[in-house]
Amino acid sequence: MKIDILTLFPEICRAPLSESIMKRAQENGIVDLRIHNLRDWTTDKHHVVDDAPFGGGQGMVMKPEPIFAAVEELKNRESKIENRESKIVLMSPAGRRFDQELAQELSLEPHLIVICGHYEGVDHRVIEQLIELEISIGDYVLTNGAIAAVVLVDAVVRLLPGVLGDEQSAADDSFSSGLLEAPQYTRPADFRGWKVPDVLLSGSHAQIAKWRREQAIRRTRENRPDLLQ
Ligand code: JF5
Repeated sequence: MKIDILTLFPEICRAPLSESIMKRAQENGIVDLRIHNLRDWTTDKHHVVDDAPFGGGQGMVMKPEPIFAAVEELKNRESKIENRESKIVLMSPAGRRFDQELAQELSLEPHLIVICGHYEGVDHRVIEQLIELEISIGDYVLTNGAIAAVVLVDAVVRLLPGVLGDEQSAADDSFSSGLLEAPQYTRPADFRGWKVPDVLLSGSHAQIAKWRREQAIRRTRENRPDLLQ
């Protein structure tokens, strides 16, 4: 899979996507991730990327020209060289809510172009003419869509075949089961007098499975009743 991120703050994305599992996924050639500065596609002397909103109002709006130029170049590269379709998404609090199901869908795409909104937003002609999908990572406003893009890319890339070991990939099935994970413990069995539940030391796989299911339901009811409907 190829992913291009377009942002005015490439450094926000760079470090978090260069560590650990994301780093290995890139080294193994499972994902070709490129982080670009939108300012590189400005053509004026002062590299202007934003301007005041028509009709008045607070803040600045991202100009359409550099976004169109960048997307057209990246799309062209992909269709000519790799013959791949590009999916163009915008990170925005006004978008469709991102969840595990949308992460699965996006993980099937050969090429993602992720545009990061900033300020008061982007010129609406970008959304109408260029963007296929606006995506929100949750009901809160960030200063910067690059932070949201990091969340999206991490959630998508970890689903690509070969990124996680067998052990870990089995584990995320339990999220798709619709329940939260049961509590986990490790050594020591007694920490400051707080003991690990006996059942987990019992060696009975059937009893452990039953306990975990009960705990998962209890935790889901307490923390996320919406998941139980
Ligand atoms: C942004 C206008 C983009 O705040 C976000 C965001 C929250 N969930 N998903 C994305 O992105 C930054 C702010 C204002 C456009």
